[in-house]
Amino acid sequence: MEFSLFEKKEKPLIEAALIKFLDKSVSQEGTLSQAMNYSLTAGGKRIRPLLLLATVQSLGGDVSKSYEIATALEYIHTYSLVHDDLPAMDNDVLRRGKPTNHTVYGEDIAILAGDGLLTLAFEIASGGSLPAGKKIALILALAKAAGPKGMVAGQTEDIEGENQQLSLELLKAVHEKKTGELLKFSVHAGGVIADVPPFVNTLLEEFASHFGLAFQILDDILDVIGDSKELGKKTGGDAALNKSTYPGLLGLDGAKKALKSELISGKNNLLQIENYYKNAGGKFDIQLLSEMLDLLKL
Ligand code: GRG
Repeated sequence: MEFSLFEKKEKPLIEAALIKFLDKSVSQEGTLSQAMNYSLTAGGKRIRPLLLLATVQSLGGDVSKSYEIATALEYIHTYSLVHDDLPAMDNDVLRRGKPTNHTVYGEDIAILAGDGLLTLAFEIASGGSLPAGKKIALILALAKAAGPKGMVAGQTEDIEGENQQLSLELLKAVHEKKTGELLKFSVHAGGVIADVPPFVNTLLEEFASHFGLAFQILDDILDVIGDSKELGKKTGGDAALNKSTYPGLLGLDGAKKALKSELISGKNNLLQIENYYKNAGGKFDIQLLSEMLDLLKL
């Protein structure tokens, strides 16, 4: 299936699920729900839920049972952006082309909106019609990916790395946690829902790892050469905060090469999965995930 068709069908369903769970769970009149709603509906690309659903679909799993976990994932991603933009962190005024949450609602409410999104995510993930064992496994994996050994650790290391020249190895390790863990979870969850065998699970993990690094390298490159209007956020922020980045460490051309190499490795993993199912007699629609990788081409 073409990714563009898949996105056309699935994105509205993701948007509807994001709002449905907020309406169900938060008192509608208050500032808190407005602040949560503001960032949830500020126009994110929904890469993580789309990657999760695309993984399920490409492996022949049941997409209709995947919305709770896909929604929970986007809630956690949204919380991370709200908190990342706070004055104590990146101190950003623009996100997704709109004023950041704290700029509109104040720092106190923005912190609480982030807290609300994070905790509500787990309430949402516990619902739905997946078997209980799968739900528990997914909730555990999501908590680990987002938590103090995952994204929160990555964010901490990122802050502590400001004003320091990190080695390429260290930079990779920071990004694998800060951005990579949630992207890896997207693919992992898809594999769990679609009941993949361990061999495919390992290949999916490798694919997700390359996807995550490519995503971050592209973000770093666009921070240097991108157009802030197109991106909906200010550019040059990494340099302003004296952060180590791929273009900073490898030069712009080196970073572009590194991006290409991650994309090729990710594609190879998909070909290996396709080959596995050819021999094992199952089905794998390589096109969807392959075209999602292509989104990360410059
Ligand atoms: C505050 C605990 C805590 C963590 C924040 C992910 C993160 C950790 C901060 C974001 C910093 C950042 C801009 C990283 C670059 C890659 C990235 C995550 C970009 C934003 O994700 P997109 O492009 O955003 O999927 P949209 O707006 O489309 O959802």
